[in-house]
Amino acid sequence: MFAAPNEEEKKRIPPGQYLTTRFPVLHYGPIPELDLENWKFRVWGEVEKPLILTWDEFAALPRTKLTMDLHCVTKWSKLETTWEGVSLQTLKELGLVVPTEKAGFVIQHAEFGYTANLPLDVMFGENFLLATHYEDEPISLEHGAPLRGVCGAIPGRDDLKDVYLWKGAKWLRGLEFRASDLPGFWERAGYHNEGDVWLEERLQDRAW
Ligand SMILES: Nc1nc2c(c(=O)[nH]1)N[C@H]1C(S)=C(S)[C@@H](COP(=O)(O)O)O[C@H]1N2
Ligand SMILES: [Mo]
Repeated sequence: MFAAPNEEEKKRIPPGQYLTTRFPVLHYGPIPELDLENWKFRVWGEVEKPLILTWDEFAALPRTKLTMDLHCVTKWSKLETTWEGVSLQTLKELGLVVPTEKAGFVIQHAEFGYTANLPLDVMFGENFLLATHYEDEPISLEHGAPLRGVCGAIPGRDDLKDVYLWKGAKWLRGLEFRASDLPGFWERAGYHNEGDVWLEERLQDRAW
């Protein structure tokens, strides 16, 4: 459903986007089954030590709550969405995920081989969460349960990098820390590597 933005909202809508009040479901391929018994979250690569957590262990981590505007490259924007989850900063402070000096990029790995790549500093920004909850409820299966990466825009925080929503992997199962970049699923399919919503970085900027 289209919605007409008011003056305040207009400033929060990047060029070429329109406002929706729905929450569209968008992904390539099937929706996985929820199997929390066998679910594991893995972190590997350029980190001080690799990490494997069960669902119970992940669910016991301290969570951050955050309200963000979401911008999908297919041009819908949804304002004021509230997420709760674990930030990379929290994982670092707990000593669970400590990047090495060489680490410059993080690849999110999801079910069925979906990946999304972001620079380390974007992943550590306050507008990126390993999210378990949406609007105070566990995330629904179609939106990525039990865990998804989510990146949005926090109004007024011009210091943060705002990227399109494809840069957050639903059904997230692991993070690979790397010295060099590696294009993700949509990046290889022709989408822009950086995906800045304010610069309208929608389509490919380079050949891989
Ligand atoms: N695992 C997985 N995550 C994914 C995708 C996908 O195809 N597979 N699509 C991305 C895209 S293009 C968008 S716009 C958002 C949509 O999230 P939503 O379905 O919760 O709106 O998920 C992103 N994360
Ligand atoms: Mo998207």
